[in-house]
Amino acid sequence: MAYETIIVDVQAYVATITLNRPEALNALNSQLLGELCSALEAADQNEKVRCIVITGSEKAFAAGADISEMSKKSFVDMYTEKFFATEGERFNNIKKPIVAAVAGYALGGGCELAMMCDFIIAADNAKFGQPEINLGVIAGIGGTQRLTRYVGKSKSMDMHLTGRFMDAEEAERSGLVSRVVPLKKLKEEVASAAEKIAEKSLLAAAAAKDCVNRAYEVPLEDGLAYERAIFYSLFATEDQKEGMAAFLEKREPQFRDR
Ligand code: CO8
Repeated sequence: MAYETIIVDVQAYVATITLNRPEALNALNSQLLGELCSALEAADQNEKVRCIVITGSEKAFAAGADISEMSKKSFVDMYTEKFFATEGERFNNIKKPIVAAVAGYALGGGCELAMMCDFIIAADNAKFGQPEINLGVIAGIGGTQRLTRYVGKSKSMDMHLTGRFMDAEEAERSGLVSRVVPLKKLKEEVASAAEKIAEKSLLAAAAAKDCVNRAYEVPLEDGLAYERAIFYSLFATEDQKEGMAAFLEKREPQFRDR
């Protein structure tokens, strides 16, 4: 499929989706989000793909939702169009692991998009922020909820109320990103993480993703019960037999996603 606002590259087992609106620092408009969701769904369906990476440019992962597009909308437009609501649901339905590779600005909807991914690897020039308050609005695709879960109430309030940016070092210290690497090494580091993920059983990877995400949704008791049920269910797979046999036979496992 031909996309205008993103570039999709499938190499070996990894699909890399690059946000590509350089003229607007990859601001997220309806077209970009629609194309992103379609590309994610295609990668999720593509049997060759075992891990997905979302990235931007060296200057910006994404500088937020597109302010020019939003500025003209009324409440009724937002409400009737369900602005960005469907895209959120489509994104959350992706089963394969998604890594965000963030360099430069990840602001507003850009920070929210990065947080929707399964984890974030940041370049040392990354800057995160929820500056919507400067525009007379607030975050609208999960920022108040997800950032608070990532970094806690105090820092989240600070970010949402002052609109200040957090650099990569602070983001790592606060638990927003899993690792920070020099900008020049971002591609290499993300590729190596994605390849590592791609070596695993997709069934186990999807189960891990599902269970970790559930930790944000349900009380601990329910999450523990859910994890246990999923853990037991993996014993119905060939990959569990293969993984454990390979360990005992001191060889590399050959997972077949069965
Ligand atoms: N939307 C549209 N265009 C943008 C955006 C954006 N978010 N960010 C940057 N651009 C454009 C600029 O207008 C500029 O275009 P032009 O060259 O035509 O004037 C171009 O990108 C380059 O930007 P700058 O010249 O401003 O570059 P600087 O390096 O000087 O500054 C900044 C970079 C600091 C990133 C600056 O561009 C900036 O502050 N951008 C806006 C950041 C922001 O406020 N983001 C939040 C947007 S609101 C949001 O994300 C809400 C999400 C929830 C929606 C959910 C709906 C349900």
